[in-house]
Amino acid sequence: MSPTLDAYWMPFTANRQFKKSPRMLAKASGMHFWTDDGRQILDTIAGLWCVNAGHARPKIVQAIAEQAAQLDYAPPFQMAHPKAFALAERVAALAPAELNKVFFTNSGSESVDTALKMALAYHRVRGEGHRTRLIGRERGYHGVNFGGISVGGMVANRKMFGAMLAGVDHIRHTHDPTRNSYTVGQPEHGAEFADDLERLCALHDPSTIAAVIVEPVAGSTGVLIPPKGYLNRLREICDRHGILLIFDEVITGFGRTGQPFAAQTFGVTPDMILMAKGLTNGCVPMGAVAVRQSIHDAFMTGPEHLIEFFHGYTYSSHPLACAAGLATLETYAEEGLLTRAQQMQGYFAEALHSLRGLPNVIDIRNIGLVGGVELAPLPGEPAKRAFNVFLDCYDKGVLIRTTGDTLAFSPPLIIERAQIDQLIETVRGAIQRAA
Ligand code: PXG
Repeated sequence: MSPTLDAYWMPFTANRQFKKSPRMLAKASGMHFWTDDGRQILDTIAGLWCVNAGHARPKIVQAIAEQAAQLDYAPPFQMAHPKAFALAERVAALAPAELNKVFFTNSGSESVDTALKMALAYHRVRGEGHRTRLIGRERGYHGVNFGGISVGGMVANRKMFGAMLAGVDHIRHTHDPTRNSYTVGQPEHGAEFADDLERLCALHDPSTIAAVIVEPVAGSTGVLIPPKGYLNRLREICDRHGILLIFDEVITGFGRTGQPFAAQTFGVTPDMILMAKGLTNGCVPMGAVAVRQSIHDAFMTGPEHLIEFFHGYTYSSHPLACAAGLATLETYAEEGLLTRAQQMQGYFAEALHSLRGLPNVIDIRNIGLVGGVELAPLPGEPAKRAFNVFLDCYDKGVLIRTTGDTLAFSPPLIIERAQIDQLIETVRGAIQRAA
């Protein structure tokens, strides 16, 4: 007997609309989901930007099953299991060389809060406890915990929840449609938006600022690609003032932009990289923070029997997550998936930009295997036109994602050309029908 839909309060969902017309998934494999009534759905968003190797990969499935039978749980405080060390080593090897210490969490939101706490504590253990301010960016998304929404810049995610963390400020976002619309890859204009950080340094005095956190590519707020030179300039300003630079790579990590991390794609090394999602191919919840050795070492003082960093989760380095993570990274390596976006991005970009000129399309943005198509909102009904396109595509067997009036695509990195064609032609029809 199928359950009633009453008890489950769904996250980030229009609950009443959903329950009137549920979209129920029953199984998944490779590039596809199947609904409970047996329809095949092309997954063009890698689940939720996480299933980078495609669904139900045998090696990962087997690793999780074997791990559950062998060691289902191990306490992560004052105890450990070998796969935690193995996975940390593998993650460190993928990250920029300087970022060689890895702390495990269970989600992107937890990685964000972990990194912010690490930044504050790092300055304090070095005798710079006056650095208490955290700087985020407008239109940033850093998960839903209090630290993350404080530095985040999505108004709907913030406005209901009070004053949040004190001492947080935001630099301006980089979206500049007047100069950069329909750019293929990185926009030409806007490196100078980084100078907004200098404005905040002048306002607050840089000695009060602990860290700046940005997504190299903002995903949830509509696929905003960093202008050429922008991230380099943020790095320079942070260096000048002793401020830590944190990249939130929860979406960009694990091959989305054509390198393991966007830090490598854009050639800018932050002090910390946050990750989650693709770390375990979405199979088991897990996140991580990779940090510079110097940050880690700053904590390694005092008596050796004392805890150095008072932070961690019951499920940090969970055995199932570590097993899934190791099998995921092996799958990525065996199939060259972390750089596959380089081979596919030309075809993907051309297909995506062929939607230019359709009714109500006002911008198209892309990098690697991530793309956004922005639609003009229906008058007085923001987000509705894009949502209609989403429903139409789902009806035609293609799962896409919307944020506001932007359609977002972030397919599994195994996507083939014919599937890109299917995505684009389905979206084309839906946009025409939504006119
Ligand atoms: N940082 C970034 C950059 C993210 O994109 C998080 C942190 C939080 O991760 P967790 O694991 O706590 O959800 C995210 C999450 C969307 C969408 O469609 C994106 C996310 C979550 C939900 C929806 O844009 N990213």
